[in-house]
Amino acid sequence: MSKKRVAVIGAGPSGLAQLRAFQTAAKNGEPIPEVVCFEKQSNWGGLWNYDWRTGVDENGEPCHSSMYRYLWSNGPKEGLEFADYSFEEHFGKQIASYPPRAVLFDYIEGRVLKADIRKWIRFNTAVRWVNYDPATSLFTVTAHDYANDTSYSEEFSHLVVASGHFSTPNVPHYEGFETYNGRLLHAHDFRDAREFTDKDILILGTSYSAEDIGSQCWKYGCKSVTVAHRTAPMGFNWPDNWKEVPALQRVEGKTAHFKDGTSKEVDAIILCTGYKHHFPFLPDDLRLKTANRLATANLYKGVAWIDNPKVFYLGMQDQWFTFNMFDAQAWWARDVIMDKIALPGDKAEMLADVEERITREEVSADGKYCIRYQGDYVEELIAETDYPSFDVDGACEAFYQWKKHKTEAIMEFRDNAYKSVITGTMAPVHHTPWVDALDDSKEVYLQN
Ligand code: FAD
Ligand code: NA7
Repeated sequence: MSKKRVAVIGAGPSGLAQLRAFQTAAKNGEPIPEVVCFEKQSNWGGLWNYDWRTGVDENGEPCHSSMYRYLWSNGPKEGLEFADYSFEEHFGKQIASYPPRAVLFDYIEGRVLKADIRKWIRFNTAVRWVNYDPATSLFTVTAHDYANDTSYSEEFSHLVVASGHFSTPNVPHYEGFETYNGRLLHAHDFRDAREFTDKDILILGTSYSAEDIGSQCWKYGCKSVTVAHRTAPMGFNWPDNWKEVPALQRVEGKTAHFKDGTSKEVDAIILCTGYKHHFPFLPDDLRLKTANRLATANLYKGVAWIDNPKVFYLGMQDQWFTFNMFDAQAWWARDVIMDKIALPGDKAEMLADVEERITREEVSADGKYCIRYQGDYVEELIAETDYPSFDVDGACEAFYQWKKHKTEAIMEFRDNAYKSVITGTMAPVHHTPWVDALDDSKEVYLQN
């Protein structure tokens, strides 16, 4: 193959960032490689592309979406704003700080519609397998095109894995689950909080899904929320009908028994127990194996696969920063592919980079430290490319404020507003407090 060909797996925010990075270079008059993006869903947006289905999708593929109705951004939009496409540019005005899913989907879509890159994406096309041949230095990507019900293989010089890591659920087993007489589901299959109105629910886990799914169910009128923690409680100032208890021990009938000897009869158990990095289309020597953390194993600069640095992974870290971090990674990967950034000559140097990141992450688990850590990472990548630099300190500050607002009032933090680090304008306070805003449609959210 004389010309470079780049395969991008996934058209969620990370994959779209990669396409946008190449399109920007082309717009600046630079010759770019051919880019082919494989997307198994019928539309782009990744997790932000809402799917009412659970289990398998219309093609029989594992349903990708883990998002649900009434989901509002769990962090301030000022922390994720694209540096090359502001909220004001998209909506024609500044909008409130915690947009619902449909509003963020619209924003994500706006940038790529304008960039005219839909033509690079093969929708309804699932990547089944990737093979690397050291003799030719080429990747063979085998995909299934559901529109035509055909499988085919094509060769590429580079591979970008942007298939996400919050889709394959981590589902633990507890004694008595087999015979539990209520509804038992993982957060991945949670779609509509109204299903739990007037119900007593038990949540396992203490991270974002636990906090937000519990809050959704509370907002839409569940009778009570009980959250069992394996390690430590979330410790927010919860409403009266919300209780944090020690770890679940076993279930008998509809009764959940906890480690401290207490018990509670519950109508539903929602496992907010996280997700697995899962790449069933990759062979052992290309497959990332990592925990959900800030410094991923085996990725130089958090992006390039050390054992074969023609493979790039986007968005595989645990995330404080999201869209703008994916952009920073995508611009950096683009510049390596286009020979504008040189990788270290030897593997030891790349491994040292990973080790340094891991050691630095492990200095502290404090939220503020972790936000700054990831902010520094975004800044580091941006400094090496022409991605528009932005006020990363300001974005960190929005995250610090967000954490403070959550501690002050967990059911009210979304009623706060922050300053854009791209345009410098202050967001308006939303017209309706989050607890009273039951309609999460774009039209209602965007009303002045
Ligand atoms: P994804 O969005 O997961 O996209 C991956 C894409 O790859 C999908 O379109 C999928 O169909 C495709 N794909 C996968 N496998 C294949 C295959 N074999 N072949 C072809 N295509 C494939 N972030 C925020 O900033 N704010 C929030 O409020 C927020 N809320 C969240 C709530 C939930 C419930 C979850 C699960 C995540 C949330 N996130 C949030 C984080 C989220 O991870 C990112 O916002 C973002 O969606 C990650 O983008 P991605 O492109 O890396 O992955
Ligand atoms: P996370 O952030 O990975 O958190 C997983 C949670 O699940 C965490 O609190 C774990 O507790 C808990 N966990 C994991 N295994 C178990 C078992 N076996 N029993 C009890 N509890 C368990 O996942 P989330 O879904 O919350 O968030 C992922 C993304 O979705 C995030 O980026 C958000 O934006 C939305 P631990 O502390 O390890 O004891």
